[in-house]
Amino acid sequence: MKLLAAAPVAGGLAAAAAPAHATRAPLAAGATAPGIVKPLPPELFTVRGTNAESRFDAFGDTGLLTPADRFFVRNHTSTPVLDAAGWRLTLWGDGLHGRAPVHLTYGQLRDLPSVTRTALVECAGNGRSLYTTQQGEAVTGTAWTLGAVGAARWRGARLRDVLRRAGIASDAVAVQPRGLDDEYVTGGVDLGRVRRPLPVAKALDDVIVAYEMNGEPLPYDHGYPARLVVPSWVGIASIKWLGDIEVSTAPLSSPWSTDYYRLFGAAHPPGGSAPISRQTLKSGWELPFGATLEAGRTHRLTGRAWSAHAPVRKVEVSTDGGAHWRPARLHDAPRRDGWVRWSTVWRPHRTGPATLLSRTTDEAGDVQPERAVHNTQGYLFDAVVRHPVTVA
Ligand SMILES: Nc1nc2c(c(=O)[nH]1)N[C@H]1C(S)=C(S)[C@@H](COP(=O)(O)O)O[C@H]1N2
Ligand SMILES: [Mo]
Repeated sequence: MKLLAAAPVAGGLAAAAAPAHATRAPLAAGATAPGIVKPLPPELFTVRGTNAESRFDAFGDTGLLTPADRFFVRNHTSTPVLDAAGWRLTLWGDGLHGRAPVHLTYGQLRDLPSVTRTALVECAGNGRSLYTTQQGEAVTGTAWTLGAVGAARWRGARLRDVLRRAGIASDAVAVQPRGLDDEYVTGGVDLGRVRRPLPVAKALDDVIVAYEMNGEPLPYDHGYPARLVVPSWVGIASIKWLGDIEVSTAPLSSPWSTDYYRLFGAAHPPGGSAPISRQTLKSGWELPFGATLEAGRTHRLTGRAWSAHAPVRKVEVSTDGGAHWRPARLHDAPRRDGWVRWSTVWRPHRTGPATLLSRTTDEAGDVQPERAVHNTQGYLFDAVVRHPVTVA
């Protein structure tokens, strides 16, 4: 405990947590998204406002892990370029025994026992644009196709160990991690820095305070020097550029648990659903939408399938718009919190437009439906994607 001795900082918490050493991300040559540090070549990314979507079709030549230079970026504002030497993680709140803030340096974080695990990070809104293009429904938010997801090997300390070292009390019920990026201002309202409550049960389970991604220090855009990785939950839970964590004996909330990341709309309760937590299941073909395939030739087509509920049990594919289905070949052992690569062969004869479909079934019996249940912010799209191609 000595390393983490409580040391309240003059100026209070706001000052303690302020990113005093942050500089704004410079616009790299060729960068096309404001505030993203890494290059975003158009063959790998589609820029959407302050965000960059990975091209799902370009995953075809990657393995189970998504290289950091191809990983999607979801930024509410812009990437802060932080310095690990000046960084502190502050834990505070009435859910700590000492009730005084506890600070942890980067070195102290790295001195805690480390764990390494592979997990997907997937935006709650991944697939959102399909509500509109496929179901004709209006939604708000970034118009992702299927590329707001990636898999990485994360290394870091268990959040559980960080919380225990800081003295989490047995009656704590919620923690709220917060990022060091700029305050998020939307519609003229300053919502403060990105933060979202996490129930203690999940925080003490499998959450990692990660400092490495695929064996390298986290890239700036993905949370350097430290971020949360909350396996199987919607991406917003995995707070980047972690600056402080409130630990509370009462439930916590933020705009990211009240206004955003709930399901609103005709199929949901009037005040919206409970805050969403677990991701859903999906699959997709590693081909551009509208790809042209040569008639009379045998094509080996590939894709990926994943579920946040249970390992993938099977993937079925259709090359005739859903009239006939057959099993795809799976190339990876099904695992939790990961995806499996699949393939199929197709020898199209008739020229003209065709629709490819794929459908995941997981070990819990979840199956991708034909239609996703609409919600106004377009979260948790889970339906079978109708993938248009042309045979020529
Ligand atoms: N501090 C902070 N953390 C954040 C965000 C953010 O804008 N600021 N975006 C969240 C969202 S909505 C997602 S989907 C994931 C994306 O992680 P990535 O950019 O590393 O892919 O980060 C989450 N963590
Ligand atoms: Mo997200």
